[in-house]
Amino acid sequence: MSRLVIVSNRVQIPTEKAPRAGGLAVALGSGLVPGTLWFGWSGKRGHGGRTPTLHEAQGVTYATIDVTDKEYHDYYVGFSNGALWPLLHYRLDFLDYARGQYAGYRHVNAYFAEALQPLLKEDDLVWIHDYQLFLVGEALRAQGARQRLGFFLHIPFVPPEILDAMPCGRDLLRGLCAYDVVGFHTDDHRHAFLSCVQTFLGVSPAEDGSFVYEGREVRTISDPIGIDAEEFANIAARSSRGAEVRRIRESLFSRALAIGADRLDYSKGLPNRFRAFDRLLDRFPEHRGQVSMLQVAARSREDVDRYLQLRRSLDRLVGDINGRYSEFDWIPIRYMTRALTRKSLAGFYRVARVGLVTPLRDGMNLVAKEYIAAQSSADPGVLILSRFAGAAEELKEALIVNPFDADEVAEAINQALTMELGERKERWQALRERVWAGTPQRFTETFMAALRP
Ligand code: ADQ
Repeated sequence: MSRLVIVSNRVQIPTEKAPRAGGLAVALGSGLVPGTLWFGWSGKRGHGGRTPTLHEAQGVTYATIDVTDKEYHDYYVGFSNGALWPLLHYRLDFLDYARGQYAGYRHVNAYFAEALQPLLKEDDLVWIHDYQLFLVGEALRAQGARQRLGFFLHIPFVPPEILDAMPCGRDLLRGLCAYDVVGFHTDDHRHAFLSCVQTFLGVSPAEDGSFVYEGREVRTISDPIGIDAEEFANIAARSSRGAEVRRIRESLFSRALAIGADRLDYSKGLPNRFRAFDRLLDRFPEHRGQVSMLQVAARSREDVDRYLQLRRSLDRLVGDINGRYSEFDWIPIRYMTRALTRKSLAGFYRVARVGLVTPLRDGMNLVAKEYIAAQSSADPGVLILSRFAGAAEELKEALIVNPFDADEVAEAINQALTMELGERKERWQALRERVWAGTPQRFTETFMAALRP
């Protein structure tokens, strides 16, 4: 059997203790089989480390490399998170492109390929992940790699009119054609990619989404990522008997809880979510003093200016809403800007009557699936889900909302808070089936099946 080689920007070594909020690490970490090689950046910046450092854990080999300060600023802070991330989340107003940073991105992608190449065996299946590494496949091919190479994008892809704004958009598209298989969470993202390929590279994809570019066949697939729902449900059930959940229950005095958990990122629509909660309290005053919102926003990418600006504006917004509605014994929004452990998060989801997952754009959004997995069958909560999250393609029985419409979201929260137990159970049962079916193993196997020769 061929060996699986995973390549991602950050490698999640199981010995790392601190809780980390990030979908890719969580999802890939639980789908790993012994024998796999996982290659990527160590998270360290320095001069050394040009040859990979190897770690072994539970039969998996982790190979990590360091990057220099300048490389980090150009490829990661600059091009990946300052240009690609906003572009692929439809935020052209935040697109911050600089040629020098793109050169740095190309350079680091080539460096990843150079450092990986000596570790590869002839029949390895190489699976490269996400937008920081679009061009690793092309660089591997330039070095003569003949292995099957696959790429998976964890965030949305955009239609041609949006990609056109990126000065190196065509370059990136050509780079993606070096892969044998390119995967997306949803058909929407895949079709957007195919539409770009058609518009900018002049190729006509076949009915099944494959196409030939410069003599190479490229297949495209939709492969929605999932979670280990059974494990998450067990964590939630255990956690609900623990001290932290007892404390949160006591602090609520039988009031309802609505929960949001996200990286502190502008794609997650946190200002819109807070404004919707404001609308709820304004338009449905019967909920004042009866419901609290807990927003756990894990600080993220703090060396990108936009993220600091977002944090400051959220501080102000929460202060404003709480100032207007708080009573001496109740505040509407409890707001934390740090990561919780998975155990606490799972327990808190289970306590919450409403799960608020309202990104403005999201590749998939695993919080939506975790919230469903954490509910008790006897008294399940209600998921409110943005139609612009990839998860909305699967989780149709959630209350699907347009996060740009504060009134619509406020109405959905009101509907969730007043929903009869029978309807809550019905919706949750249907969602449960979908979430349980999409395991990380299924995600990996589907991709591997497409990648195998
Ligand atoms: P992310 O943008 O990081 O992932 P998401 O899919 O929601 O988004 O995953 C976040 C993960 O971090 C979840 O497992 C969640 O529990 C955890 N998390 C979030 N906030 C937390 C907090 N405050 N404390 C602790 N843990 C927290 C990217 C894409 C997504 C895609 C994933 C996987 O943007 O669209 O679903 O990759 O492909």
